[in-house]
Amino acid sequence: MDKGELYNVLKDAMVALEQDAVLTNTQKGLAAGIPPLEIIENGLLPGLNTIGDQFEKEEIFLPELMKSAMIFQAAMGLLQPKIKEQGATVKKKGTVVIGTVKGDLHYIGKDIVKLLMQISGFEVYDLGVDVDPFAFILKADEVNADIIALSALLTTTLMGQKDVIEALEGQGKRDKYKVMVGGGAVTKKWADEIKADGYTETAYAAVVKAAEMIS
Ligand code: B12
Repeated sequence: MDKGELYNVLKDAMVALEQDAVLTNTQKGLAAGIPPLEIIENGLLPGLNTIGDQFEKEEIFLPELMKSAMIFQAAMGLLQPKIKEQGATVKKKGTVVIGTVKGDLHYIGKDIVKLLMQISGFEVYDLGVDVDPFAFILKADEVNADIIALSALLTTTLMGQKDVIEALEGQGKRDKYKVMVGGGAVTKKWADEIKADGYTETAYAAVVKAAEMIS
């Protein structure tokens, strides 16, 4: 099976919610020497996006959505150690506090941003999901962070990003930290509107932007 075929098989297995097939083919890809990030980008994420579309059209429902996330995480369990191995010897670039904003439980994208930042040399403190605006600031103060990175996947939770920026302003700390925003619901327009320092659409670009912002 060539790369393209493997990606299609992986995508189809994700969409069909067949965990065994997803894990077997993820293993096959790794054994064939395909870089783990390519397996994620070209196989698993396209599958997850299709699931999201099906959910939106009400072709599938919450249990299936939850199952897709569990399968994705299981595959990440195989891929993550390989990704970390490859980035083991990088020089420290800066410190990032990351989390998904208040009211939002999505963490797959945030975890990818975290992982890529870690392997490219950032020290990352992950506050998890449903994070209170003040918790971001407390942690950033505690670890003397350079960047606060905020993920939001729901249009209803976008406001949580603005809340952090306003809380920083309220405490007279807006210039102390660079604030990056991202996640499925975020647009460049929104990022500009709330005066975030950085926005990128993908996790790869987030790492480049983070390095740029503090250089
Ligand atoms: C999996 C999933 C879930 C899982 C999440 C499990 C988990 N562990 O994260 C569960 C089942 C819990 C879930 C629940 C819900 N979900 Co949901 N979910 C999804 C789904 C299918 C995939 C999300 C995902 O992980 N995508 C893959 C990652 C890699 O993408 P990403 O997060 O956007 O991240 C990338 C970039 O945005 C960027 N990035 C991410 N974070 C950051 C941060 C920074 C700083 C930067 C720079 C970049 C960056 O890097 C990543 C990689 O490139 C999406 C559909 C979709 N296509 O996205 C719906 C989706 C997000 N969910 C949706 C909805 C409606 C819900 C629910 C409200 C459903 C319900 N009725 O209960 C609940 C809300 C729960 C809550 N309070 O949060 C809608 C949101 C619509 C909207 N715009 O508001 C979507 C879009 C589905 C749809 N099309 O309708 N969901």
